[in-house]
Amino acid sequence: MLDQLSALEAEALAALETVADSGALQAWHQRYLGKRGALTPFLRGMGQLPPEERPEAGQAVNRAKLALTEAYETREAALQAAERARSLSAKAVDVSLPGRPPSVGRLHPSTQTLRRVYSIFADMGFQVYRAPDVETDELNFELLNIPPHHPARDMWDTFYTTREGVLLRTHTSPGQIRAMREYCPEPIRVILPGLCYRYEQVTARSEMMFFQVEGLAVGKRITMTDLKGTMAEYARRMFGENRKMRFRASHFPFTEPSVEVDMDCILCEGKGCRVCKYTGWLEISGAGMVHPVVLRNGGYDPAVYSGFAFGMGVERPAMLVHGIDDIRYFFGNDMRFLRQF
Ligand code: FA5
Repeated sequence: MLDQLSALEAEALAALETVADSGALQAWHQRYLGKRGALTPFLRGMGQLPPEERPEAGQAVNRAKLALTEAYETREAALQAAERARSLSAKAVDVSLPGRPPSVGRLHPSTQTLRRVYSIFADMGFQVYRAPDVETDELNFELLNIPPHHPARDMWDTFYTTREGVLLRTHTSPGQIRAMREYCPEPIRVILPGLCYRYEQVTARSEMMFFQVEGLAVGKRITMTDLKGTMAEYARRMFGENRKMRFRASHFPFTEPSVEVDMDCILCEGKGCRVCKYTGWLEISGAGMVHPVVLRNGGYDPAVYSGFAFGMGVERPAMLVHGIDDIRYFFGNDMRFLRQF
């Protein structure tokens, strides 16, 4: 029996040497140390031995069991270590791969243009004043001297909400009333940037939604000269040193007198081209002296105070600066266009 036991032990240890993975290791354990394994008959057979042989045989079986268990545990630890090393090297980070560049966001071309406008007017002492996109008919039209049925309303058709008298503003001018009512009787020097909405035919030059920047200065001795100087400085900083300016008589119900501010075409230097419709001039802003009715609606006494105001687009000058030939690109959300800025 002892010979058989040591033969079994030798066989089991030899078999353990060939075990290469945890599956095979479990099979080995079942085969030799499991409940129905090869060692069990030796343990069970103890009762059949004559009593004097039992202690020696018992010790031998226990020693064999212990030896096999220890060998099993050593093998198990070795296999686990090998498997961990394998999986670590399989999942290793290959630092020689070129990295993926992070995609960097950028500012929309209208925002970039707006920021240039802010910085130019900030240097002239203008603060940014925010006014809402959703306005009342009263502020967008009536308080700006455009009563219901006034023909000027035809130029500024808009989108109406389901609430009576509430609409999307057609221009940034209603912000003039808000600023005046907030600051009166202090002097004012603000620009009012923001989106405007118009119900009109969308073309290469006209959108339904576009940015404007309004300007407003109110004080005790403000004259048309201040307006001219401010517009000339803006054009010079925005479009280049030697810009020529032209002020053409025009009409807006909220300014008197009213003008259109033109500058010489930056593309043909005033010689005449397709962009300036062969006139040599480009319109950059509507403007004028704040109408006495509007000053009064803002809380200022027109006998004491005067002011100038202007309102200009943002996308149209951006088109000139960047040579963009269709305004619809701005809000078309085409990344091929937006990535260029
Ligand atoms: C106005 O909106 C006046 N509120 C401007 C003003 C303010 C005059 C203060 C006097 C005093 P107008 O409708 O011309 O004016 O628009 C001004 C500018 O907005 C235009 O020169 C143009 O650059 C831009 N604009 C107007 N309509 C569109 C449109 N559909 N798409 C893109 N830009 C537009």
